[in-house]
Amino acid sequence: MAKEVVKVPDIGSTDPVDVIEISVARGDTVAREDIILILESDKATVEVPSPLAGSVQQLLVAVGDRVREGDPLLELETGETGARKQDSDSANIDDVRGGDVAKLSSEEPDHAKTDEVIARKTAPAAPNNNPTGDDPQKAVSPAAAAAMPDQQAATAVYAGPAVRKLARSLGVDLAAVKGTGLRGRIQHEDVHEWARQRLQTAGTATSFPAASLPQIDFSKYGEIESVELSRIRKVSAANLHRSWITIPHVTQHDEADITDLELFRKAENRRLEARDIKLTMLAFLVKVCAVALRDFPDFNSSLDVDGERLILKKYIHIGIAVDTPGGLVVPVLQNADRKSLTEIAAEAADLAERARERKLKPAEMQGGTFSISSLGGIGGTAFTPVVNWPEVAILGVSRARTMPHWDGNNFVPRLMLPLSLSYDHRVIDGAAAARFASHLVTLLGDLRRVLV
Ligand code: CAO
Repeated sequence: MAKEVVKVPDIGSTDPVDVIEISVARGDTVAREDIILILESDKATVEVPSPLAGSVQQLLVAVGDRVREGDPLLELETGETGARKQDSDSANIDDVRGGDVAKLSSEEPDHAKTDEVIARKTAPAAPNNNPTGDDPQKAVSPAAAAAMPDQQAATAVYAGPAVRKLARSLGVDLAAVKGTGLRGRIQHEDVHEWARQRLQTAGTATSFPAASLPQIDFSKYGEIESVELSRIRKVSAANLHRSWITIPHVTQHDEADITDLELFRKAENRRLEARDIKLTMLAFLVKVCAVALRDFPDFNSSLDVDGERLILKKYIHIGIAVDTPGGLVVPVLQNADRKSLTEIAAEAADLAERARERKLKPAEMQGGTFSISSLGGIGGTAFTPVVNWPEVAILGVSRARTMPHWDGNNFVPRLMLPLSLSYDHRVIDGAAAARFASHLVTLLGDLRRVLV
């Protein structure tokens, strides 16, 4: 019997890394290469295997500690006389590296020993202030898990570090997820599927459970006709539903005084008539939105699916909701910030026309960074547009009306345009949305500001 201190092996960097999981507890017996804990840096997650077989005498770190290469992790009593002795500089490098630093990849390691070793109880790392006591994140082998009492085995978790990281970022308790991989190993898709199902049934946790939808025989109440939904309507229904259930929506309403803009638009249209160009209200909206998106980059972003990063786009591609006989279609006007008003007007008219004729190419409906839904030609005073995921905001526009405006001395008639800005509240704060909407109001109220 000998006592050995297991240290942090070469992890390919001298920077400190976090201990995010401890897979063993005092008294546990570990085989050589059993994973004993998981470290995480800004860039990667790495499983540290035991260099020796033995029994854990003492844990020398706790979850949340920061460690570097060579720091002691735990004390092992080994039965292996003459067992491969750990050297603080080089011991177990091969175990961790597998010949290179591939295991440091944040991708799921394709490594047989990981498959064989891991079956853990609880999933997300929890602070442990008692490193030498029983650790709730105790490791068990798959065989041991099978031998456990049902309740305990039911909580065993068999997943790699990348999947664990994904689960932490989504707030998913891996103990509740059923793995579909080899020997029940939890895959990325299992975590996503679990999260998706939870979102769908989120209402059931409240005192008013979401009812499942029963089939209703409407013909019992009168004559009916069953019409197959168009392909466009089925696709947009699925997209709208996904956005509605996954994005916390808030809509900010505002009004822009477009009296001067409308005078300018009409005058310009008279001038452009000979060239067969019509400046629509939509063209002005695209233009001012492009300027506002440049000034407020968060509105021109997407939230990474892990929920850990915001992807800011350096291009401004604006989707235009078009009402077609087949249903809603959203062609994308690319690089709107680099185009003149007349170019935008001509392109928007062409996209809308081809959308109605079902002549758009798939690429013309992709890559949008922000959308505009204008119902101004139809009517209404305000509405709640649904954010067009993966975008984070959409501008709804209703019908402009002449309204009495108090100028300090008198009521004067002004043409007011209602704006409804829906946004993803995970990315955009209410104050930022109010500023963005107010910026649009300023730009529409005085087009000279577009030049600034
Ligand atoms: N206030 C008052 N009048 C308006 C207006 C507004 N906000 N917007 C447009 N109009 C007027 C136009 O000036 C035009 O009148 P004139 O012919 O006299 O100039 C008339 O209404 C028709 O405009 P339009 O709506 O057809 O044209 P547009 O360029 O303004 O919009 C498009 C084009 C593609 C946005 C529009 O045709 C469309 O399809 N809108 C529906 C979008 C939709 O379905 N949204 C819901 C999606 S779910 O969130």
